[in-house]
Amino acid sequence: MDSKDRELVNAARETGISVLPGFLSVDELEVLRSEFTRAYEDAGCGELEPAKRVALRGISLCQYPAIKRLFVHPRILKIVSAITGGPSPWLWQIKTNRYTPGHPGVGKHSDGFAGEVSPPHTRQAMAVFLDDIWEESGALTYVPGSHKLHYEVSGNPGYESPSTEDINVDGYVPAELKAGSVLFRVPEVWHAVNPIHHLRRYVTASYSIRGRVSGLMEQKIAETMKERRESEEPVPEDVREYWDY
Ligand SMILES: O=C(O)CCC(=O)C(=O)O
Repeated sequence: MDSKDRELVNAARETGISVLPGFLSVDELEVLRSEFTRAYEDAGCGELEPAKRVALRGISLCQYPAIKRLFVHPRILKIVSAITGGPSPWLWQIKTNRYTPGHPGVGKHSDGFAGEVSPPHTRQAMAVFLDDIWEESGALTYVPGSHKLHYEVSGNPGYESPSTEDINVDGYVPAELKAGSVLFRVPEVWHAVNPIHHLRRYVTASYSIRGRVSGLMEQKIAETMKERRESEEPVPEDVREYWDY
């Protein structure tokens, strides 16, 4: 891993967020945008109603090659593996999100499981942005280092994870980026989204390690894998090893 990617790994582990700029070329971004639009049209959500967040999820997104490639992109997987310290990430959730102008943004929260602490860095999210985000429109804001408060504390089995009130504090800082960048987010970091005045689109995946995770995550893995085994939806060959637990 080169020193730039190593810095991203260290920043994500330390602050909860890091940004890889210029991940996609101009041409790649154009192809991704056009596939993204097609995916929404195919799903019957092509129309851009103001102030709406519309997500598409699941393996059917893999029928769009430029979208699929991001979920299993070697560089992204390598960075995710290095952040989590697990060799082969499991793809838990794959999704796209599209917000239209006028959306109020997202309130302060953590994607840590309420009332539960977890071993450190068992989950990791990435989002490839199709549009710029900046403080005045759509920046993701976060409290650097807050993810660590959701982790087990050795020698303190009674340690409790932060409450909703704890998370609702000042001190959130914006992460700004240009279209074609990747944002790595430790799910537990306290985060929010500033009000949105432009089209804000991204492709995202949430990964888990295959080692020891929290009790709730263990249940989610079991439920997800049961659904996947029962599903008849095709899974592309190059996604299969990350899709199966
Ligand atoms: O849209 C985003 O950048 C993040 C949304 C969010 O906070 C979430 O889905 O948990």
